[in-house]
Amino acid sequence: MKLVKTFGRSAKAAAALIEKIEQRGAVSTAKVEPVVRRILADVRKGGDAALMRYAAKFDGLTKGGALLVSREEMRAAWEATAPELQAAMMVARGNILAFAEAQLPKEWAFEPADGVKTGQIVRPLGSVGCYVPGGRYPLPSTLLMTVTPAQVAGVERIVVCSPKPAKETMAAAWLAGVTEFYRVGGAQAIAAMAYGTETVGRVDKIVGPGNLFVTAAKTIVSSECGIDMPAGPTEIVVTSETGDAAGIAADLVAQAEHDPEALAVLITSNAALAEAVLGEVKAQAKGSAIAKQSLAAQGCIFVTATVADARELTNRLAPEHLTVDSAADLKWIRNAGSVFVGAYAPQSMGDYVSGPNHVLPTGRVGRVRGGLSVADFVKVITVQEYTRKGLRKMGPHAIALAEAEGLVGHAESVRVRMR
Ligand code: HSO
Ligand code: ZN
Repeated sequence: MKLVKTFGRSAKAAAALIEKIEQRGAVSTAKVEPVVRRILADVRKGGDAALMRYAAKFDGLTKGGALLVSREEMRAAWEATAPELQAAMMVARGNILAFAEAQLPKEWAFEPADGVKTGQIVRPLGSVGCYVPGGRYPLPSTLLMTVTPAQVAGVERIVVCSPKPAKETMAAAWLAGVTEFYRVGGAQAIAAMAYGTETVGRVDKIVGPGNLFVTAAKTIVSSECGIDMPAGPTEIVVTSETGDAAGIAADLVAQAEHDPEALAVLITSNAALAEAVLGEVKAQAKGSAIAKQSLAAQGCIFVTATVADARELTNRLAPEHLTVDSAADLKWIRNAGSVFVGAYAPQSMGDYVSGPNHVLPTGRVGRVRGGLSVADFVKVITVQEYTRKGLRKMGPHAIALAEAEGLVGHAESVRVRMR
């Protein structure tokens, strides 16, 4: 982990490093794009045959093995799960469910003028595909985080794709009541869900995190299939002046252990805290080869001249996860996927049990959206209704605008009803 001052003699080096961090999302997906395009085209053209070929090559699907994970397998996995883990999954599921219910967009209507009624109705998407990564670690938590809000939204068909699904992931699928689960991953899974094959019917939208291949594939298919967001390698920023070094370091190491490409950053104007965290990270990362690797490659501590500079840099990075000292910090936060407040809110609580979603925007997409939510699984459809009286009142204004635009047909469609 490097320690860099953003002012004085190292200001230039810091600026270069910040720019590199800003560009990392785009740079890395570009590298895999040619391969991903080939896989997408192959599956689109070859359907099941191509999908099975890739699944055998990359996802460990055995010859004659079934693509579909049966309900029986899910149940057996659940029954083989230790009671503590079953209980943990049930608590997590309950909190995710309650949070998603609170997030559900509301239907409403109001009358901007007499005889004019406008409003919105909310309808679920017809079908969604939930991608659950499986490469490095089994991620039953991600299955719950993607499937649960889709269910709360009322999505009728929910597909799960995960490569080499672990029994924990299948157990979570049983708990969530998943009926369509395919053991396939990578760009081939995204292709199957976006374009459809004989076995895997295509879906309206694909959600969920993934590695570079999955993220690149989602971006490419997004011209014809909805996607949630690029949710690539994990990012954590801790912006602290008064935090506890051991706790901060533990959070940095925790997210760094996800991926050698993970990004862990501390931003502070408190040089003593920076030094203390640096020492703690060194000590705490010892147990994880991946954390050590990602911290060495991307980890950094920015020491700023002022608290205001620390805040500005934080918003500029728009981190996936952001930890701050206290609730008073919320007022300066403009860009982040999910915020963790105070010394007793480890980011891992959000990864597993708090209820807010852990599928979050990476690569500075936190500038334009927050995490996955129930709103990703519904459409807000607007409605307008006029009485004769309402049209008489508002119609002339529409006619004036239509004539200004030279769209005489538009004007006439109003006029004809006002006679
Ligand atoms: N931190 C990850 C989510 C996760 N953590 C799953 C543990 N399991 C996403 O940002
Ligand atoms: Zn995590």
